[in-house]
Amino acid sequence: MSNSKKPLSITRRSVLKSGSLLAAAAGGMSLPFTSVKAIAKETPIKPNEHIVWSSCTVNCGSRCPLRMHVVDGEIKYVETDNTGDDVFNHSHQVRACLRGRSMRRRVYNPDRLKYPLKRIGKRGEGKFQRISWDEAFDIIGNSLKHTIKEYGNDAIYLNYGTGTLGGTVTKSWDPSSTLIARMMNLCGGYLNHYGDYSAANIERMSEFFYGAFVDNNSIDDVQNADLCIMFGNNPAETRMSGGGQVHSFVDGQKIHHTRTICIDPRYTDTAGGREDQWIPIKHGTDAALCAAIAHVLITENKVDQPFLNKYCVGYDATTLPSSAPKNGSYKDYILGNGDDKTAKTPQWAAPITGIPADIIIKLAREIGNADRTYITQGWGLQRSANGEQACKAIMMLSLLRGQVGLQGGGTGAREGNHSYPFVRFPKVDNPIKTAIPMFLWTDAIFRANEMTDKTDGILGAEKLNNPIKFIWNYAGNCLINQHSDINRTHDILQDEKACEMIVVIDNHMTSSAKYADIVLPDCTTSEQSDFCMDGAAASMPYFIFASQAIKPRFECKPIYDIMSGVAKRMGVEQAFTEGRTQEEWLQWMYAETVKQNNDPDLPDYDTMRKQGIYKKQFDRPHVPYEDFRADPIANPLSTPSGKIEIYSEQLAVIAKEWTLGKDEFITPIAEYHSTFNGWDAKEREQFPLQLTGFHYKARAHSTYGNVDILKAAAPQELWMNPVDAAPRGIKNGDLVSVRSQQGEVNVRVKVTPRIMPHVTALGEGAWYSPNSKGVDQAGSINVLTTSRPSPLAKSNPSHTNLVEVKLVKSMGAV
Ligand SMILES: Nc1nc2c(c(=O)[nH]1)N[C@H]1C(S)=C(S)[C@@H](COP(=O)(O)OP(=O)(O)OC[C@H]3O[C@@H](n4cnc5c(=O)[nH]c(N)nc54)[C@H](O)[C@@H]3O)O[C@H]1N2
Ligand SMILES: Nc1nc2c(c(=O)[nH]1)N[C@H]1C(S)=C(S)[C@@H](COP(=O)(O)OP(=O)(O)OC[C@H]3O[C@@H](n4cnc5c(=O)[nH]c(N)nc54)[C@H](O)[C@@H]3O)O[C@H]1N2
Ligand code: SF4
Ligand SMILES: [Mo]
Repeated sequence: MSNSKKPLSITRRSVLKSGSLLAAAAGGMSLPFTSVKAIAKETPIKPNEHIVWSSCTVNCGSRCPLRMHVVDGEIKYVETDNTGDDVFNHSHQVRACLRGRSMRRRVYNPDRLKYPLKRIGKRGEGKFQRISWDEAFDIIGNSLKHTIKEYGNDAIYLNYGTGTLGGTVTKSWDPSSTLIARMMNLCGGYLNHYGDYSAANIERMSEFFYGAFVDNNSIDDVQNADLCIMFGNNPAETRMSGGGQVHSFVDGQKIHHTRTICIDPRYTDTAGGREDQWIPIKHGTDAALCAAIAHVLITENKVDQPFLNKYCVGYDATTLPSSAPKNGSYKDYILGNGDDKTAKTPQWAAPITGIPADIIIKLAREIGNADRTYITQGWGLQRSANGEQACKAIMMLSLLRGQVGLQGGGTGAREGNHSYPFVRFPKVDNPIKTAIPMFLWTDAIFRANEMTDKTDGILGAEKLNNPIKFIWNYAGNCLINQHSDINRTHDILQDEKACEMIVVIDNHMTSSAKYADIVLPDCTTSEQSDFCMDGAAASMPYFIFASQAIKPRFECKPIYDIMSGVAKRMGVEQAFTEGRTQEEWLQWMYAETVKQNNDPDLPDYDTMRKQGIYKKQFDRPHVPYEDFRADPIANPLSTPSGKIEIYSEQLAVIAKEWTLGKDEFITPIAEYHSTFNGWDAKEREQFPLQLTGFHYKARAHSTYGNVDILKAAAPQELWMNPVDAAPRGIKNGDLVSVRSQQGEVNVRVKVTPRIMPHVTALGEGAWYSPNSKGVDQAGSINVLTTSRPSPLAKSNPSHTNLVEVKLVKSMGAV
């Protein structure tokens, strides 16, 4: 898939200003961006109609304003941002995608929870009885008191949930930012987790590599690059709207006609005709591809040696720490002087990656010859069994070419952003310091007594003292749908003596809600007011004032009132509310933001409410690490050496001390290794096809998954190459069975050359719908995924799966 584009002679890079504005921001001086005057384009409305600004607060990586057209207390239709001039990187409209625009169908969905419920059947059966709020608060309060007395606060767990990530009062992630954490911390705390389902592998590896999460240039910086390489990054689906990452990418790419190469097992919507080249790759093999690219760069003298010497540790013998083996450098590994004695040539990588050696060589030379290369990776490739290595291997390419801290270059991590500083709901410290890796919460229910720092990555303590006995599950579907190996989770949750109490707070009767002991019906964003933000926005940060559009439906209560009710039962109501209502907290946060930011353009509270959205504009794309590049001694990273640790002595220690399986690797440098469920794993004999997941435009995870028009617009399908479909007698549109060691789903198939042969793909998040035999009928991928964690981060390898696919029913397509 290639087309040629004429290069344009001018680049914006030459006219960009220095980093002084960002430095001012870091020093807390005046804000480093210009104001954006938003002129609204009004839609005519009927006399009895009024418009209320609201927001979509789901976890899709974007954040969109919605304008609710309300008639007689009912939302009749939904529009989006009508302000802005739509000039590239200047006050563009923050447009909602089709999901947000169908919010009405979520508010008025038949799945809406109406009243507090108490379970009467088995967990998962979905049999409940209606109870009053008072009863619900009493049951929860008593259970909390019992759990704290019998076991301790570390037996109480806040499950991961990102359904209202974009709110401030309603914020559901990270757990410490939630009102549940605030209430629990006033009563002695709860068991923490670290990491997340999104990016745990790159987050953990980052700590040892750069000392903290690796940032990258914002995606609009593609305008300043000669070459853009997207490793498994699909902003056309994963950053669809809102601040408009994909819009910034598309427009930025046009400015400099930046040559763009997409490396992905799938020909994604992002590639979609805008790419110059699609390089299909087997899932889980990016580290091998990057090692081979490095081999070409090193042997053809295209490596920025002064950069590596000055800013990095362990590229070669010059900067290798003395504790490392003599042949332990990255260069030794690549050239074949390391312990494996294997040179990582393109010929070596070709059978592993499925990419012909000549394509690897050409790609490496393009990288070697470009002045500025903007490399960005999505998180799908690190949501894998060897994800820690894959993400680091990619970031190595940016280091080899000395691109860090340069406009048009970057780190090779996921694209970064400018953001608007906004004061949040105040947190209360958690007295409990122990943290589990997020992915191991099911393990912490039934084998807590085995879980230590060296076996399971427990932080803040050597071991767990208590199993999880009480789970709060707010705005999350990870209790079942979004956590790997649904059948296993089902079995673990069946034992009511293990985890004794599960409280789910949601808008809908989700599969997770069916596993609750108590279900509490929450208000949607439309039924309350909140400030909303935290969407990736490239160089135009903004926030939204979402106002209450309609009264709470049925007996739903906002989370603030719910947690105030529980706080009362726990004797901490005054400390929890500090005497403020939700509206008063909004006023407080806004006043604090005005005070902190010294931003003359911020309107008063009531005008902000009417205005709905507030945007700012930076004069150039975000470029992290400029200070470090200017002076690495004065501005060191927070690694032990203060430099970028290509060789990490900390990882070398962990590799020695931790208990690891034979097929698990933690290495001080980025290496490629075969993994469980990998393309060359033994189980391949029985399950010959790789299955990767992806984040799908039809939903934000499972949210919006019960909206019919979205299901029709983007149906749930298994992607399969014709090469694999033909011998199985499968045609496009047929109903197929997908089986892994963990379970079976039935789903329609999309037979397409847009996926690499022998790799299949299924969008994550479909609503788990088992038949009486436990075979899922909706294409819910977590029936097929494994609960076995990655070696270092102990995180979810959601995209590393092996399956077999069989025809169930021919649908008569030709
Ligand atoms: N196999 C596989 N599994 C995956 C992934 C994958 O790629 N593959 N991706 C993982 C990733 S990256 C993530 S982030 C997780 C996401 O997993 P979750 O955080 O569980 O995300 P959702 O499935 O969207 O669930 C959000 C829940 O919040 C509810 N909700 C929405 N709005 C409101 C509200 O206003 N109030 C309340 N109380 N509830 C609300 C929704 O109804 C829904 O039940 O999934 C992970 N799971
Ligand atoms: N529409 C929509 N947008 C979303 C979400 C959603 O559910 N729906 N979820 C949001 C959230 S919480 C997150 S964390 C992000 C997730 O963002 P990502 O993790 O980046 O999204 P994925 O679709 O899982 O993966 C991106 C791409 O990686 C490819 N890929 C898979 N395995 C490999 C591999 O081994 N190598 C390479 N090179 N590519 C590979 C996939 O085919 C996919 O096209 O998306 C966010 N945006
Ligand atoms: S799902 Fe995401 S992109 Fe779509 S409207 Fe909501 S916040 Fe915006
Ligand atoms: Mo995520």
